[in-house]
Amino acid sequence: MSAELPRLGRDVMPQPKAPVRMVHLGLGAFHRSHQAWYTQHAGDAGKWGIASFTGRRPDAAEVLAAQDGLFTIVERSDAGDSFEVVRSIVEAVDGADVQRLVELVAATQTAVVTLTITEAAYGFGADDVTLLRAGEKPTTPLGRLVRGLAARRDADAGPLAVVSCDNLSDNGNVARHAVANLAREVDAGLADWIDANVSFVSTSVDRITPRTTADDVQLVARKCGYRDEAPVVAEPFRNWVLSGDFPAGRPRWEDAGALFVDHIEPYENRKLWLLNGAHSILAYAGQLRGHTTVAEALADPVCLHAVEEFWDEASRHLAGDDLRIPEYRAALLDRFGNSRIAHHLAQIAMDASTKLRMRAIPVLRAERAAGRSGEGAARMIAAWAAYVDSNPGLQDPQSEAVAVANKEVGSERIAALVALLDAELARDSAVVELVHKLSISFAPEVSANAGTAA
Ligand code: CS2
Repeated sequence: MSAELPRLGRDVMPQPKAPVRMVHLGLGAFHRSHQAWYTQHAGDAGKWGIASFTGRRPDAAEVLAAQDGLFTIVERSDAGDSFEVVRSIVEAVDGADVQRLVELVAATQTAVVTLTITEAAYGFGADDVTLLRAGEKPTTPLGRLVRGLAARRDADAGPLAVVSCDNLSDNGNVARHAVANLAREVDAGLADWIDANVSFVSTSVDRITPRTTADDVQLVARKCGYRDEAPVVAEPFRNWVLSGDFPAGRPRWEDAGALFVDHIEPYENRKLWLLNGAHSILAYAGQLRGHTTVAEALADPVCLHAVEEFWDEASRHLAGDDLRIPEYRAALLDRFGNSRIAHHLAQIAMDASTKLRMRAIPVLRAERAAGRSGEGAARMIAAWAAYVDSNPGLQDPQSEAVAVANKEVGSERIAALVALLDAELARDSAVVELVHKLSISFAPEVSANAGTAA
């Protein structure tokens, strides 16, 4: 049926395009449900078009380009779905088209570069340095960004802001160091120019965005009467906290509810520990206990208890009345319990060694420093340790090191895994023993019994 329908963008709603003033690296579902949504809802949206470049999935650009950048957001709540066409992405480009990226980053009217390149992409390798030195096309997002910034300096196009939208603490500074260090390896003058002209903005981003399914594509065709091959499903909730300067201007995202603050750390920690930390517990413990989605895992009292225990622990290290921790926790339970959002645990489980470093380690360190065991955070690590034992192929930026650690047995295996997250904690024998003991409780047969008891 849907093949006969008009195609969004090509046949339906052709639109005057906003000029490109933002460049994005990492065109994926989350970018579209978050930064693209906020930009569409900024009071001055007509002035701000986004040119968005793919990262891991070049085909995402092709599908979207065929729709003139337009796509539908399906906002999915317990009460039902609502549909909205988003127009803020005016150019969808394959990330391998470095020439177009360089052209746009070097254009005077470009004021903001946003990033969703994943937590694991904030490092650089020898390849980036070699390719940049040789004047060849870099293959990583940071390599490509540095090439673009070099062109901006050469064009004397003025300052701009780089805005990290990945789930990392202090993501602006992490981006600053990664970009500056890479630039310095290639051209010290460029590193100095970046230091003087590029502002790195830290942000805390939030909107649960599961993968789009074929059913979602069919639903949009049925309800909207057009064919959209790239809709995005998202929860109604969204949040964006930003801290930093925009020397060449920015969209009025505050009109869409974004919050600009001087000190972002408490907001980042609240989001990374409470939301993302709980996600990681559910991802490993939940799958080990036979669940597939966040909502299913949360309905399991054993998983819920692990989450609540970690939240109690983490909350001791979250200060400030305006954080409204009890309300935030209650809202998270509602959001996670939205059973119409099929948020797959397997999607969250990936890249554990980077994610747990942000989600479990700070809480565990703080608990140890306070003289406590940190059992809630230790349980998150234990669930991962048990999970990688039975799923050794799990995608991870340190997959080789995980495989080496996995060859050890007993508490030595645990110490080797913890060492991938934090060297000092791996030397704390109380932590290693605790994680070891807890990981045994996740062994399939023990876990199944716990389920019956609950
Ligand atoms: C999740 C996040 O996949 C994951 O690691 O914890 O993508 C999470 O859904 C978002 O940060 C929600 O804003």
